[in-house]
Amino acid sequence: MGSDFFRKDWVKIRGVPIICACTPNWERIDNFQAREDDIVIATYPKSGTTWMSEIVDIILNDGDIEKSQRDAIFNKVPMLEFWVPGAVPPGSQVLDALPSPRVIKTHLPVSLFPKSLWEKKCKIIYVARNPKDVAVSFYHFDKMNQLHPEPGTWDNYIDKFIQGNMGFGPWGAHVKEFWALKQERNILYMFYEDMLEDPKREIKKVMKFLGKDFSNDVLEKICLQTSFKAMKENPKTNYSAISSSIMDQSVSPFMRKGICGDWKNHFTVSQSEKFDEYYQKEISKTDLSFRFLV
Ligand code: PPS
Repeated sequence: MGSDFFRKDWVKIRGVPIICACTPNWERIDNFQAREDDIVIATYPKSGTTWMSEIVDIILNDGDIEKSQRDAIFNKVPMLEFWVPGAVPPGSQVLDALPSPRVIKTHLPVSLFPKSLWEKKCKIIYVARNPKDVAVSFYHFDKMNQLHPEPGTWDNYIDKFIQGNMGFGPWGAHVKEFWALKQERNILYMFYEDMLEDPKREIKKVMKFLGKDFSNDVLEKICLQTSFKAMKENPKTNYSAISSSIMDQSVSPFMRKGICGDWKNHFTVSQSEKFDEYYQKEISKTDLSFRFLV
């Protein structure tokens, strides 16, 4: 039963900490068969995956909101590696049964990406978010999600984040490895903060990447339907269909705040300084940069 996996520690797959329930029979991930028209939404957790998933699904339905509301987001865009033996079927199996074009959600880092996704040159949309807001969002998610280990105190959590002892491994490696591959692979690299700043501009980039072009009216409809307020109220996107025994939204809602800069309400000055040092070490040798306020 699913509850056998409640509050279990991460289990390492080739050195990467993964949700315990998802780790049996890992060959199913290594052997996953991609299709050429698969669209992958790849992210470090809590970086805007659900938001991008809803945008992509509506775009693929040519802006038809009614069609796009056919099912909950986690059924329309299954998470490849997700599995709760005895309770939820493996994402890889669910995907095998979906018609093309499939939209696949994954938090897997480059090192665990199934080879077939590269070989088939699938379109990949990567969404990255500044690590302070990711840490805050992940902390609240770990508190409400029984399939994750208890997060402990916020102060210790910051240390765990800096050490990379987090679900799906270190944030820095995740964002940098996809960034480094974006020229040679079919990757559209997006930032959560840019999406907040100008959703229309950013949705246009996604449309172009997917070979679509809509009128301004359709574009505005997509913006409205995927606004934080609309997605928070929408039972198809707010995860309210998931049992509260797994995700206890009274502890923290899945659609929590949806802003940039909530970290300011959580980090003390010294925690922030320690984190800045970590960020500089991770990012300074790259041409990547993140915005901590929009
Ligand atoms: S998960 O569980 O890793 O798939 O979570 P993910 O969807 O990547 O990230 C959840 C955070 O994204 C926020 N969110 C949004 N922000 C702005 N606009 C829209 N439409 C939107 N939808 C989801 C969500 O609130 C989580 O961030 P926090 O900071 O916790 O509010």
